[in-house]
Amino acid sequence: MDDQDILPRRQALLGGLATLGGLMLTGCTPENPPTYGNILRVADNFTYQAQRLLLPRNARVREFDHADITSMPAIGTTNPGDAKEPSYNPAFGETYDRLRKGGFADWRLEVVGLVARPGVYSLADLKRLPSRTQITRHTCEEGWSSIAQWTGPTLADLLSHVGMLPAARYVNFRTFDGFVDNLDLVDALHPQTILAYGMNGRDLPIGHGAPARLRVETQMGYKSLKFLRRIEVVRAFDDFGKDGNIQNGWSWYAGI
Ligand SMILES: Nc1nc2c(c(=O)[nH]1)N[C@H]1C(S)=C(S)[C@@H](COP(=O)(O)O)O[C@H]1N2
Ligand SMILES: [Mo]
Repeated sequence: MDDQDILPRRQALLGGLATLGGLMLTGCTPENPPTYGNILRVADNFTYQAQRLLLPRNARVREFDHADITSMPAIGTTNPGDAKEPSYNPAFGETYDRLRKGGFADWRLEVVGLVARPGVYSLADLKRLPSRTQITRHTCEEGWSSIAQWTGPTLADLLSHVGMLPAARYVNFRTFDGFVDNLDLVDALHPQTILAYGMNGRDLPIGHGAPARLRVETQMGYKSLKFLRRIEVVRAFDDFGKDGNIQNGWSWYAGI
């Protein structure tokens, strides 16, 4: 099946979300998200179960042509090194400022946890991995969307480079503005989940998450963390308490 076949299929399947109730009655056992049981997160159960039931693993989101690229605002944190920004995190802000002034030559992405070869990756190291370029739509929960081109290694390639161990179930991400979030392995290993260091054919701009950001094309824009600092491969799901999505009123799973 090539991409052309997959696209309408994914859309048709998502369009059929309304039939989920029927499916559950007919005896399919839905998978539960790791937030299952948290009363605040009932919506996660519905969207997660729906997507995991209805979509074939690795169903791709639509990719666009160059002519479809639009302008894209930089929102949320636009410079973690700027003490005037609301999410300024002194613990990492000063470091980010120094790294930015050095053109990110000294930036290192830590990859630790349940991996055979934990390590640190420079931008040059990331650029040595095979890369993927994709033109995709970013959808923000605030109600806007944009189309841009993103380039970088797939997270799957990075995880195989460090030798993810069989016990691994979640991948946690930490950023220079103090954000923390995670993905399960379905989204972490999705063929369009990449660590983008390029945007629209250039280096990723500061406002869009330099030197490298996540692109999680299967979920809403807020899952695509900018300004990556550290990746942790773990066995147990963590909601990160007051720092995580749940406490802040956002769904952990935001499939689109
Ligand atoms: N580290 C970090 N990542 C982040 C954010 C942020 O403020 N900090 N905002 C999120 C939200 S809500 C959106 S819509 C996108 C915005 O990406 P952009 O600034 O490239 O448009 O980044 C997401 N990732
Ligand atoms: Mo957003």
